[in-house]
Amino acid sequence: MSLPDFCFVHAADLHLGSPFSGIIAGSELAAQRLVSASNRALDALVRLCNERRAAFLVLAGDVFDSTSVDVRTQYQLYSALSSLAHEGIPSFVSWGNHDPLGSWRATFNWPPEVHFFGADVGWHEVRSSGRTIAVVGGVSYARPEVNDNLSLKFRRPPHPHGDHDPDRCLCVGVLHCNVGVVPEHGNYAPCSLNDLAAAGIDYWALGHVHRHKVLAGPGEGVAGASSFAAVYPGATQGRDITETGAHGCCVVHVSGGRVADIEFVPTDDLRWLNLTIDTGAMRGLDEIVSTVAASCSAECAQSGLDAVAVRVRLFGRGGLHRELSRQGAGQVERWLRESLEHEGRAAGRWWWLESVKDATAPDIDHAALKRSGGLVAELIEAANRLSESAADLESLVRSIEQELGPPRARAALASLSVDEVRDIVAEAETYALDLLLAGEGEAGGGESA
Ligand SMILES: [Mn+2]
Repeated sequence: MSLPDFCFVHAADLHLGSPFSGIIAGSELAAQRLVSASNRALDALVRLCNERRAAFLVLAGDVFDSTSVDVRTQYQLYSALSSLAHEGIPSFVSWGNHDPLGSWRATFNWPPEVHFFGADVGWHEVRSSGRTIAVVGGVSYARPEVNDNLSLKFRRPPHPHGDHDPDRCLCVGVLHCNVGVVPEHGNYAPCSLNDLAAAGIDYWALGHVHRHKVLAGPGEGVAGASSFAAVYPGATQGRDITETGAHGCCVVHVSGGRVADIEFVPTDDLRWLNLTIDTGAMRGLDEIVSTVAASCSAECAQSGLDAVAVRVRLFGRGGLHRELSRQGAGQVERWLRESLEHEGRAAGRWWWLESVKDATAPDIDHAALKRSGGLVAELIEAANRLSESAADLESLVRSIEQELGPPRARAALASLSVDEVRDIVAEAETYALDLLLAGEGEAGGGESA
C-alpha cells in the first residue's frame, strides 16, 4: 500500500517583533503599519495551514527579529503554533542568526506537537493513520554568527520501514543557511548545493534569503546524486524597499513519498514599490502626485492588497526642476508623503512614501553653454570627461578617500559602484550649474514674495 498524498507548509524569516527603527524616524504610524503587516503574515500562514489541511508546518529560522523580542511577540508565536497543534498540525521550528538559542524566551506550556530544534541535528517523525509519512530534521544556531557548514551534520536517518521499502517516506531537512555563499546575504552556515545533495534529504526547507528561490525543484538536483529539492520560501513579509514584490511561503505537495510540486503562496499584507518618474514632460507638480497614486493603485489592483510603501526617484529636464529644488528635499518629501496619504485614504487604501529622491536637472542647453566659455563651460567639460571614464571616476574616489579621516566614511566611499559615483558627479554638476546660473532664468517667474 503506498503512502497517502499530503502537503506541508514551509516558511522562514518571519522576523516577528521587528521595531522597524529605520522607518520610525520617517513615520511612527508607518512603522506600526509594518509591524501589523508582519503579524498578519503569521495569521495568513496559520490560515493557509488549516485551509490546506497541511500535514505539518516548518519554520526555517529568523522567526523572531532579535534575541530579546517582547512577550507580546513571543505569545503570538505560541498562540499561532498552539492553534495549529489543536487542529492536529505539528510544527517544527529552527532558530537562525537573528533568534539563536540562548535568546530570551518567555515560558509557555507548549503543546507536544510543537518541536524546537537544538544545536545538534534532531529528527522527528510525522505520523498519519498509524504510518510515518515524513521525517523532519533540523538544527538551530547556537549563537548569532555561525560560520560552520551545518549542512554537513545532516544524514538521512534510517527509516522505520527500512530504506528498501517502496513506501519510503519523505525526508525534510530544516536549515537556515547561505547556499552558494551569495555575497549580498550574511555568510552564515555557508554550504554548496553539492553539500545539500550529499545528505540524502528529499526536501531542504531553507531560510535566510528573503526572496523566494527554488535552488532545485522536484526531480532536480545535482549530477551524480539522487534527486532532491532545495527551496528558500523567502520572508513572509517584505521588510524594506530592497524587498519588493510578493512575499510568502511554500506549500509543498508530496505524492508517493516524493516532492511533486512546490507552490508559492503570498502571505504579505503590504507591498514595497520602487518608482522612477520622468518629470520632463510634466507641466505641474500635481502630476507627480497623480502619477505616484496611479502606480500605487495599480500595485494594489495587481496584488489584491491595500497597503503600499513606495520609494520615488524623480528625473528629467525641465521646468519642475527649479520648483523642486527651491522647495528643498525635506519640503518635497513632506508634501509628497502627505499628499499620497490623502490620495490613499480617498481610495480606501494605505499608501506611504518611504522617500523621494529629486534627480531632475535644469533644462539647459549644454552645447550653447559650453560654447559661451568661462567657468560654466569648464564645469560642463570637466563633468563630461569624468562621467565618460570609469578610470577617472575611480581615481577621483581614491583621491577623496585619502582626504577622509573617519574609517567609516572611507568604507562608505569605497562601497560605491562606478555608476553610483557617476550619479553623484551628475548631481554635483546640476547643483553647481543651478548656483552659477541662479537668477538668469528666474525673471518673470512672478512668484517671489
Ligand atoms: Mn532573515
